[in-house]
Amino acid sequence: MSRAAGAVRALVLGAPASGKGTVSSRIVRKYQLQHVASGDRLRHHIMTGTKFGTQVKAYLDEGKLVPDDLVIKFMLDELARVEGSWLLDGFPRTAVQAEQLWKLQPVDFAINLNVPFDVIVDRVKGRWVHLPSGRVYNIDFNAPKVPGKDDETGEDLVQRPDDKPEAVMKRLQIYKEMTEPLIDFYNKLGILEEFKGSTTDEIWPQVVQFLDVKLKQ
Ligand code: G5P
Ligand code: MG
Repeated sequence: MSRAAGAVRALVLGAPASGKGTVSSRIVRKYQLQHVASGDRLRHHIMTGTKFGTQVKAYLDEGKLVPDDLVIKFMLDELARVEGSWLLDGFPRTAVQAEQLWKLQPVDFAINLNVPFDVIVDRVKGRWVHLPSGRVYNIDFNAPKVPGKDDETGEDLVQRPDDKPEAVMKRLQIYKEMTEPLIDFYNKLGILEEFKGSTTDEIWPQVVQFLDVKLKQ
């Protein structure tokens, strides 16, 4: 797959609810990249009842990973449709996914969000999402203007089935086993940037400082 001149390819890594979606939406707004979030795109298929959505629903509901063969093909097809610069969120999540992506669409840099686990577990309780757009809210952090309604469309917000405590614990355990090793994968490639903090507002200025230089704004 060819790359347009000057196009940037980047990805965000981090544990479940570490703020990947929140930071990504700030990045894409400020730096005009396209947000390609695997979870949002999978949930969209589930919501609209496609054949693929039916195939993957149980994995998401239970907090398990969608098998590599299914998700790799899906995400590479999604990326092939994106023109210009993009920011991946939630993909890759296993060594096999990272290797395939690196082979076919090597990224310029990987941003890792390092947020303490106890902070994360607390956050999901207050998360509400607008499924059609992937916009995410939190009653303690960025509450919607009208409770239960999306700020832009006024449509209903929902809680994710995988935000139930047992699914969250499963997701954190899978993250530790399968996804955390990717930090090392990108570190060895010399393209990892780590940002540490307990809140997105603490992490965000560090990200801006890095991207202002990296993207020469
Ligand atoms: P997802 O959708 O990729 P996760 O588990 O990786 O799901 P998640 O839960 O979407 O990640 P996030 O995007 O890292 O979390 O975090 P977020 O939504 O921005 O923030 C979490 C909450 O905290 C929000 O309510 C937000 O408002 C709030 N918040 C943010 N910052 C702060 C703060 O500073 N303070 C406070 N108080 N709150 C804050 O994947 C879902 C499933 O899809 C499948 C799997 O089944 C997966 O479990 N999947 C894949 N399967 C296989 N391979 C892949 N590559 C897959 N990708 C997805
Ligand atoms: Mg997310």
